Amino acid sequence: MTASHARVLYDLCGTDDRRFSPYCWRVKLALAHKGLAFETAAVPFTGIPGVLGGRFKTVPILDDGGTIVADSLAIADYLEDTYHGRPSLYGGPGGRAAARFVDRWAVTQLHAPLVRIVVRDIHDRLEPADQAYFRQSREARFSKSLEEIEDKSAERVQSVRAALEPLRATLALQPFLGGEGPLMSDYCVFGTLQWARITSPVAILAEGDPVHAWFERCLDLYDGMGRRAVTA
Ligand SMILES: N[C@@H](CCC(=O)N[C@@H](CS)C(=O)NCC(=O)O)C(=O)O
Repeated sequence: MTASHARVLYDLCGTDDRRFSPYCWRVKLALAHKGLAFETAAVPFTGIPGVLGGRFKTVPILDDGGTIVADSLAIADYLEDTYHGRPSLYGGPGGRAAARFVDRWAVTQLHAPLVRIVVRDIHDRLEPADQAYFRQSREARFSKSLEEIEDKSAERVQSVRAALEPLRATLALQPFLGGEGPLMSDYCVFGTLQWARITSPVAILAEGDPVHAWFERCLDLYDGMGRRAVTA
């Protein structure tokens, strides 16, 4: 395999070519971090069973010249181990292990309150077939209607801002979770906040918050890859 072979990332897509998956954003930044060129293949929720014979239930899925890897952290591990001569995504074994904590922190502490804010906005930015799937699957998961799940109250936004305190306190000491520069840990949290930015008009981060400044730095990475995305 060479760095110039075909490399395709299957990337979740809503209306207007909106690429909103938090996990796909992690991988897009990881690929850019490694300096690896790639194309994306847009996939709606209802298109996932048609990708590569339905081997995987979720995206991101990376096809790296015929090597297929799914799951954002598995993809990061694969990129780190395959392209070890390029900038490290982890900065060493401790960084690899720490990224696992950050992944779990983002999913358990941030996704949970955030999804209540953005769930209707996601729905409204899907094609009709995906809307039906999304409503049915999320209402089954929460045992509530989307309208009951949705909560855009100031208290809910405040609960997300409060949940970000460990990140805020860390950014008082260093510009990125990775230290002087970003690592996979940064991309894990970035993906979550980018998901909200792309799907919802609600301002999750207040200007003046060090987390807002960090997020802006992340949006600027790799020629503004994150900033260029279609947003709400
Ligand atoms: N642990 C997986 C999670 C991936 C995941 O949940 N992806 C969502 C999109 S953000 C998905 O494909 N969902 C499919 C569905 O809900 O049917 C990863 O890190 O890649």
